[in-house]
Amino acid sequence: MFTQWFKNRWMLLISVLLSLHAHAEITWNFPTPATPMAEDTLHVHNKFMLIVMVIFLVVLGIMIYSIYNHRKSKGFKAAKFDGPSNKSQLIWTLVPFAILLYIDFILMGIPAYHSVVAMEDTKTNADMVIKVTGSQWRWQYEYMDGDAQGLKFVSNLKTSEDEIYNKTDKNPQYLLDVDNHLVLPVDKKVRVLLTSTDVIHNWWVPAFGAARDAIPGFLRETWVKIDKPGVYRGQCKELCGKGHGFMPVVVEAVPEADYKVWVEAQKVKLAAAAEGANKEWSKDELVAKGKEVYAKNCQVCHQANGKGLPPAFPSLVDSAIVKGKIFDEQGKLLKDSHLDRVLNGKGVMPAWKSVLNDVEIAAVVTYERVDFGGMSDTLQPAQVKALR
Ligand code: HEC
Ligand SMILES: [Cu+2]
Repeated sequence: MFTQWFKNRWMLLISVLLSLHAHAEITWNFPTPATPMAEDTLHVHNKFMLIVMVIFLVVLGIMIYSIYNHRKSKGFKAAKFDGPSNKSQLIWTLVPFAILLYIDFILMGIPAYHSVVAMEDTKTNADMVIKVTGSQWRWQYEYMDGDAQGLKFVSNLKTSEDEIYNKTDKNPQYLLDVDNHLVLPVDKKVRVLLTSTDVIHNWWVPAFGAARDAIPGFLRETWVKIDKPGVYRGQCKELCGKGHGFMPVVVEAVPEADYKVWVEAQKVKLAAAAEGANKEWSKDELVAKGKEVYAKNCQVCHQANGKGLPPAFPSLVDSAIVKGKIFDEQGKLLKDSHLDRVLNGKGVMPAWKSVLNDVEIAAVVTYERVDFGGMSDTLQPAQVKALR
């Protein structure tokens, strides 16, 4: 029995070690720091590790020396202590106390304090401000000032269902890839405001050294100043429900000139989307577009086939709301209609009003009505726009 147990443990240990070897990207140190804050925390960590190591070796050394040199086989006689107070007791209490006080408050306290103050200082010399909003299960980014002011987009997981369910090979950025990267200029201090629309999330990029909870109803902040162009990846670091592992963070740091070009291109794209809301769309165009929007935004809860995961996420296939009337005779939006639910949400169902544009909302509603509800009418982007 026991030997079997022991053998199993060894097998387990060996297989764990082998699998570590298979994940060649696993390293034993922090990721290469990409911001001053990450640099600073890495230095603090290394310094602390050194101090801890020295204390460990000194204490262990004294212990080994004492045990070995005062062993019974050598005929060592234990000393006799009597009386509660004597001078040596006082000394061997106070001296270590003083040493630890010095180490904790001076050697460790000062660099740690410096680091924490630097982390909290989001405002001094900040070049730009962005707002990051966590939602189940995606990030939204909004540029708050400068040329990019008003730019706003959603960043969704790009990994395909087939990869997740082992139907195809997993690519190297498995679960770490999104459709829209957050693009930031290098060498600029970016103040990052964080909030959430539902539960607590955490916007975490290990190479930035900063991680801060995004809490609904609060605006919290951190900052980054990325020193090298590149793509930096991270994940939500606060357990936020079913899709917690499916909301990665991807930041693309580019030289300032490239950033400006990107901002202009985004503006053109936004203008084109706004333009799209004015034209009349065919049913096929709406369904095709809606299918895309659905896959990115709705599928996590309502599933690819629309059948949902009742009772948590209702099926859209035999839903009265999906097929029901959207406007009343006067052309007013009906409460609890399909469009009302998508625009304004209810309970766990997010409000999509400020996340999706008019075309996307009209398309996804049309898609659901046609593919899940068996209807054949369309909802036009202009009808959504008129409600804004
Ligand atoms: C986080 C999970 C989640 C996501 C993502 C989500 N939904 Fe929902 N949805 C829900 C839940 C939960 C309900 C039930 C709300 C209620 O009635 O309390 C719901 C209800 C609905 C309904 C009404 C169905 C009925 O019969 O009650 C529609 C229509 C709908 N969602 C469409 C969408 C669309 C379109 C998207 C994507 C743009 C979407 N949902 C994304 C969770 C989600
Ligand atoms: Cu999250």
